[in-house]
Amino acid sequence: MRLTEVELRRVRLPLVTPFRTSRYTEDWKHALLVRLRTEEGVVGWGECVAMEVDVYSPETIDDAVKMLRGTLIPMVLEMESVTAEGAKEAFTRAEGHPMAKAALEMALLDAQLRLDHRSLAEYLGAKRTRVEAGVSVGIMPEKDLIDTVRRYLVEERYRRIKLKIEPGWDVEPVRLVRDTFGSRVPLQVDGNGAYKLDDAQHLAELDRYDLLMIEQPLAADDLDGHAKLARELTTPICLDEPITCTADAIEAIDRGAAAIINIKPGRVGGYLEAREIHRVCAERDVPVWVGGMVETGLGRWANVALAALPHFTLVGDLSASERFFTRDITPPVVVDRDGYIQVPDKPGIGVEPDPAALDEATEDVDQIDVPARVLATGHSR
Ligand code: SMG
Ligand code: MG
Repeated sequence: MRLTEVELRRVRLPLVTPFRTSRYTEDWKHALLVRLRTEEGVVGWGECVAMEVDVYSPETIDDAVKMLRGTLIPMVLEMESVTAEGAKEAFTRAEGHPMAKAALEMALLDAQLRLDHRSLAEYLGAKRTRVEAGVSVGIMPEKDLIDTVRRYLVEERYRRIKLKIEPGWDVEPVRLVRDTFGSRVPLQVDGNGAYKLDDAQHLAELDRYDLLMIEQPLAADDLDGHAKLARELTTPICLDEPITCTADAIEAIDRGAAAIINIKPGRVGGYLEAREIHRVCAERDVPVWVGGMVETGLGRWANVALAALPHFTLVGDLSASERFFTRDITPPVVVDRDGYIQVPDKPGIGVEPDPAALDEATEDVDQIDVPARVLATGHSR
């Protein structure tokens, strides 16, 4: 594959309701999209999960733009023949920036699989044709919690609920949800690093509610703390933020800091690395699930494809487009009456942005110059 066009596009979509975590309240989804075209005229799309601000990860959208423009895009433009696998290998020469790398790799994968007439799900090794839908519930006034969870569980048929927690909003919302909806509802919580090891006794009060896991209670870099906390809780600990590659996942498991891993393709450098983490976790019998970064339909549909791999035994943060957006930029992700999402089976990620919706969401388009000599060699082949 040779590239003839690369474009970086900033989009923003209003959220249907603010999404509050222990770190930040999001009112708008800001995303950076990568669009590329090959000499055959095939277009591929990628989505970067970096946020505007560095509250979840140090990597922001501005950082990703700089990295893509300055380093990663020039690397792939220079390649005689570029593939997603080859780009991933080349990207190891640049330190860090997994979210920027993941976005470009996703666009390359999309284009290459379209050329090969293969779906992302099939390419990654998916075994399922539908996946269970799970929803992440932000921190909210107590009076709104039960109605919100009821809507997700009863009307929209989500098969798993994740509550965002922080000190002062943890045991009580869990108790309320358990008391109202019973012990059979698959329920988990996510602290986004808001707790200290000193909170262990308090967090142990969650043990009686039979949660699937507590996600990222302590600071991202505190593997020792998570390992110690794991010895004081019966609720399994899942790590999210600190896992940026396969080696991180193995280290967290080996050090007893994670019994479960949240795999976000955008956070770990792409779908290929996500598949590798899935593989090493399967080997070690460590359950995994696909995390979410409030992606637009582009990233979300691709995540659904990943979640169809056999060892994704826990329900992911895979919710419908309407959970966050009134108008997604792709055909919407929908949850069926049984609480499942169909795995896309068309070539590549299987969807494209709707031009009008994309236009409405677009803030800025940055067309990258493809050096004339690259285009010239491309045409002479
Ligand atoms: O995409 O459904 C979603 C949101 C899932 O809670 C979610 N993600 O820490 O796991 C997490 C958060 C990170 C995103 S907050 C912007
Ligand atoms: Mg999380």
